[in-house]
Amino acid sequence: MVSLSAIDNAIHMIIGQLLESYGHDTLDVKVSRYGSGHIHKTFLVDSSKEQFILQSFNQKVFPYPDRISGNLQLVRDHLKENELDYKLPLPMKTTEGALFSGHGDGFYRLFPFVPGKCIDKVENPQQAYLAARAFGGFINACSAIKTDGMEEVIEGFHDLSLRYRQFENALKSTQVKLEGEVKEWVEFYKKQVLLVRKFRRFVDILPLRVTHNDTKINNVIYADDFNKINAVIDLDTVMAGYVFYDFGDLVRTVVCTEEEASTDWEKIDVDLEKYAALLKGFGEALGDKLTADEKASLTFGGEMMACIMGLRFLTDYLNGNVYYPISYPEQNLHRAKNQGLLLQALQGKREEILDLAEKL
Ligand code: GN1
Ligand code: MG
Repeated sequence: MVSLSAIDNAIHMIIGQLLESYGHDTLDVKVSRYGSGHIHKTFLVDSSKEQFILQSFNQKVFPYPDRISGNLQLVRDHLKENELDYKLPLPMKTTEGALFSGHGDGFYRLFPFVPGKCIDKVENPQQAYLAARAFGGFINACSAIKTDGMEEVIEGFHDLSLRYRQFENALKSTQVKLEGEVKEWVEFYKKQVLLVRKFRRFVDILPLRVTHNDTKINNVIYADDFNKINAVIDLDTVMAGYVFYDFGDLVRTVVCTEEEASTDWEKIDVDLEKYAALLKGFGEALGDKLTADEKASLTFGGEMMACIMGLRFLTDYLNGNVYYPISYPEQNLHRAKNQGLLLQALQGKREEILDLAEKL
């Protein structure tokens, strides 16, 4: 049997009180780990009557939980007022009307359980198409919300210039020896300054929209038969952003022939059929709403999101792995290498990708 970590133990101690604070039954409750997100710790709660998702909220990564609640309230109100049929599993309210339940030092949230499957890798273009249509549909459903009412939940979250500077600072202060593979990937990411310049040019001309900002493939729940998507989840980073962020993170996690955690380096490549399926799904959901500049930014988005994640993983490795949980010491270096190889594959196939994107 696997030993329980401190957080699992804490959950078992407080689960009764926690369910009570939401007015739920505490009989025969079973709790087990759920999903594969990096930031919050997620559990499935099986009570005698119902199932819920319970999350131990990461306050270090999200220092302004009220901003999350405010942004999601705007989305919730907008969907309701406009009778838009776009279902979002939002956090439930406690009996006192709060969206969080505090126990000791911890901060917890309860969500309605959405049945279905979360995957880290799509098997075919149809799954890619469905995910892109769902995330594109989210931007479309939110397109009339004014972005000035949205607050920044993590400052500079997808700001490539900022992430590049953070990487440069980590290089100055790191305890890690810059040799071998580390040196190789540091040099690779240093060269991506060209993408940083392109990023600045795009943000100068593109409109801000309400975007999801964490559209990795495991943030949708497919129906068990994979014929539709039951929900888009992980809504904490919903805020003002650019369409290429959301399309780009889909590219990063859908068209790569290997998962983000893979170290099978020679197998990392780009699947163009899945790329075409992403364009089709995204285009169907909001094609006629996109400006010509936004359409032109999509190809850049895939490269930019692979680059920003690689930079963030490498920066975290240089800083001593303080942000992303790891299961072995080199994991963040390996994640950065994985994203770097993906970026190289995307850049190598840029012409073919541009041809696909032109049909949008
Ligand atoms: C984190 O929590 P999760 O796994 O959905 C991260 C994303 C990264 C992703 C990389 C708040 O998302 O930005 O793309 O890991 N979320 C935050 O897999 O940093
Ligand atoms: Mg997630």
